[in-house]
Amino acid sequence: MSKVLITGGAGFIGSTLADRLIKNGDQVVIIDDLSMGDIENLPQSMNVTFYNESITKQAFMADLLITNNFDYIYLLAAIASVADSIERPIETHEVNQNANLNILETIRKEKLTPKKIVFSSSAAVYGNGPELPKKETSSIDPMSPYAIDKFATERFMVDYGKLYGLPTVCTRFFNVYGPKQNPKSPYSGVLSIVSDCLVKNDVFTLFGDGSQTRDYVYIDDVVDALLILATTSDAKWDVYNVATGQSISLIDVIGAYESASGEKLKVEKKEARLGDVQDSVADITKLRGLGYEPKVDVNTGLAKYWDALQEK
Ligand code: UD2
Repeated sequence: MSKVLITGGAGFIGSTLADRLIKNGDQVVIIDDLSMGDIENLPQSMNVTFYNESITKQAFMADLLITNNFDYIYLLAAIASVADSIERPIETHEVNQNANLNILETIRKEKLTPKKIVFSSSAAVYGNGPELPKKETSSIDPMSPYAIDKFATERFMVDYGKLYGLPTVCTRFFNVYGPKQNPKSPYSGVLSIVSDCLVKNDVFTLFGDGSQTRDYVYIDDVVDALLILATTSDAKWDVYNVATGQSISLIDVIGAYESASGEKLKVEKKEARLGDVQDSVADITKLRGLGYEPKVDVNTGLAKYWDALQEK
């Protein structure tokens, strides 16, 4: 049994990871300020301890880290909205970068001994560069405070980790989808918005012509990737794409979702969003080298997603 900290553990990815860790018999501590996460996402288990706090509460975080000396730390808390970071660059910087640096500082100064610290970064760091598929070595072009903070924090994880001997590793998530994703913001993952429209029979706003492509990765595959990165000791001081390596256009993914659900989506077209990336797909060779293999293709993933929504 391991003692695990998940920051942002009431969110979409964090809470699904928590479900899996609990099933594996681990003891999980979750910190989440519920700004994006939902208390209903939390696994119902004696082995979960939840703190409704922000990771920016430095004294609280230091105390939590020192008291528990966790085996594994997953840093998933973030203000995960590019638009929000453009509106509030200082506030989002506090969460997306400084709070994470403070966690590293506490671990270093207090000589804590986690087996792994996994930081979640984003494909946003690649920006609009022309190289496809994106390799971890592709050029970086963070175009928003969100992406700048994600990239800078990756560098802290990698180089600070090397400097002080902390076992850190980073993920660059592509378009993660699945049950529990919060559809409430216009900048929520597009498949959570499509789901919400299908369930409520609302009109979906399609920005652009629908030809834009993405690498949609199902949440269970993402949890697999997180566990591999945490438990592979050689995966250290490094950055890994987390995706499927397959791309699909928005129009086609909507079509696949209609087939999986047996519902028809009402669509209204609007002009493409400013700064929208046309095509995005990952090269996942590096993660495959650690034994990762995405198991859920998009048709299966959408069917599972739809089933989970029906159960709710
Ligand atoms: C993803 C990340 C974002 C940032 C970016 C970097 C998510 C949720 N967002 O944005 O944080 O890292 O990658 O490139 O993972 N769309 C619609 N209608 C809607 C919502 C979206 O047509 O109601 C379109 C949108 O214009 C885009 C596509 O769907 O072309 C996917 O949108 P998204 O927000 O899910 O993801 P993305 O890749 O733009």
